[in-house]
Amino acid sequence: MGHDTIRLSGLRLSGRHGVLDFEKQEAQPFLVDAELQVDLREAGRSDSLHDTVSYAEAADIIERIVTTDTFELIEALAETISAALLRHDRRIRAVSVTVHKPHAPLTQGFDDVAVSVHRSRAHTQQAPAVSGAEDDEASVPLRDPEQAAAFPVRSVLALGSNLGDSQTTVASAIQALEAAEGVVVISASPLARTKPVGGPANQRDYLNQVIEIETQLSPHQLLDVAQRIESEHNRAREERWGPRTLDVDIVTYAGATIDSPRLQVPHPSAAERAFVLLPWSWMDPLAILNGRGVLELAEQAADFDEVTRLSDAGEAAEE
Ligand code: A4P
Ligand code: MG
Repeated sequence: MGHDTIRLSGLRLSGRHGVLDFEKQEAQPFLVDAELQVDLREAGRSDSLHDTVSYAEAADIIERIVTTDTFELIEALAETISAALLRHDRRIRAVSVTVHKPHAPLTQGFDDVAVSVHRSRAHTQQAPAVSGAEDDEASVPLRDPEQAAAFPVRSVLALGSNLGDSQTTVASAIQALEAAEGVVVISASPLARTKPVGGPANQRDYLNQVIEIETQLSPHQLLDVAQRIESEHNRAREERWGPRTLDVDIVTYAGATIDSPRLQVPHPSAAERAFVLLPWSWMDPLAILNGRGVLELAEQAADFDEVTRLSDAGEAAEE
């Protein structure tokens, strides 16, 4: 019996991996092949990226690990890449990863040296659920969302403000996120001016913006950072849906689904709010939420006509 695969081969990257000192200082070429076992029948029928695993995202994950981490052994590099790919998307049932090191420091002439690892989700799930250092490898692909990530994952955040100098507040919140340990801001949407949804009458319009970050924080650590930044911007929590100087919501965290008393991810109302969905679609037209395109979701949201794109910061300042 066969299985469907997505195969990426000969991904050329440079990295600092090796036992010798100079290998940790000077980059050398590494080639990575990755084969992802994914059921492709639905994508074959629908012709939609939603129904498959993007090989571009897989390539980004591999690139990030090869170029930013440093390992003594290509075994460890291959293991880390495998775990990251399994963690990236539940639909990846198994992975095979080969890391080639064609410039390995050998005195003989040679063509290539490579290691290959094969890891499957089913296999890792049978591992005993014991916590402890020796269990780390097995537990990574289980994608316990409460565990701080060993490597960065992507998260989408939504910012909103309708009290005080909203434009300055939102910009300063993004700076504060960028400054937070374990957070890198990858992209930011254009600003949107939006009519208030819910809450008391006669509120001012909001400024909303969506950003994508890469983070090594766990979801609850990220929530702590978001709430710290809210309170640093003098947010008074008075009225639900009332005016606020700053609101920072976690819209998505990797592909995780979280339902804890303090935190629900994906954010429960994001899928119905054009003030989140539209700026998000401007930033990332291919973004998906709950299996649907964010632009498509935005078009169905009640507040779709109440979101205005501010092409640059200057426009927001006019008011
Ligand atoms: N919480 C749970 N899940 C999350 C999450 N994914 N991200 C908890 C952030 N927080 C999350 O939030 C209440 C609690 O939600 C937090 O303690 C956290 O543990 P809050 O920010 O203190 O209260 P809130 O924002 O007043 O209430 P709520 O229900 O979160 O409101 P929303 O959904 O944030 O909506 N209209 C426009 N045009 N633009 C806006 O930005 N924002 C809101 C607020 C309403 N209308 C708006 C806008
Ligand atoms: Mg909120």
